[in-house]
Amino acid sequence: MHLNRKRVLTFGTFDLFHFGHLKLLQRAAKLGDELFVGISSDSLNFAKKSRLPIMNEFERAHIVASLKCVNSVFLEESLELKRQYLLRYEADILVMGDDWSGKFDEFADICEVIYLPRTKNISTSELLQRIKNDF
Ligand code: C2G
Repeated sequence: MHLNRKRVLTFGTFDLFHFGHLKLLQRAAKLGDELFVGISSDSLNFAKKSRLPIMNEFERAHIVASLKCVNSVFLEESLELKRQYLLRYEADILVMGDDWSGKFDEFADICEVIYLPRTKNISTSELLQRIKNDF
């Protein structure tokens, strides 16, 4: 706890930032007093998916940092460092979309872990599909 302010942390790629990302961040912010967001680095994405995000980490981090509901962003360099990030940024609550349901329960010893329902019918891949269909 920081001067009685509840800090929420969440992690994500936020590539081709869209409405589903915005709703997740706004709902996460409402669960506490300040929201910190770990933006997955380009190299982490490459390691995970064998391709780079469409927008680079600098662009993705700057967009998320400029949102009214976000207090601070940092780069998530490795999935294995989650516990260190939660401790370093003194998270009271970890929030993730429910596509990650159960995956982060191991951190319940250091913070509250909450999964929020994903916004339906929108994702980065769905957006790419919409663009492909229209052009
Ligand atoms: N999200 C959502 N609704 C959507 C799409 C995404 O609520 N329609 C949420 C996801 O559940 C996630 C956040 O928005 O909590 C960011 O989504 P992604 O950029 O797809 O993040 P991801 O690649 O899952 O990165 O350490 C974990 C990773 O960094 C998570």
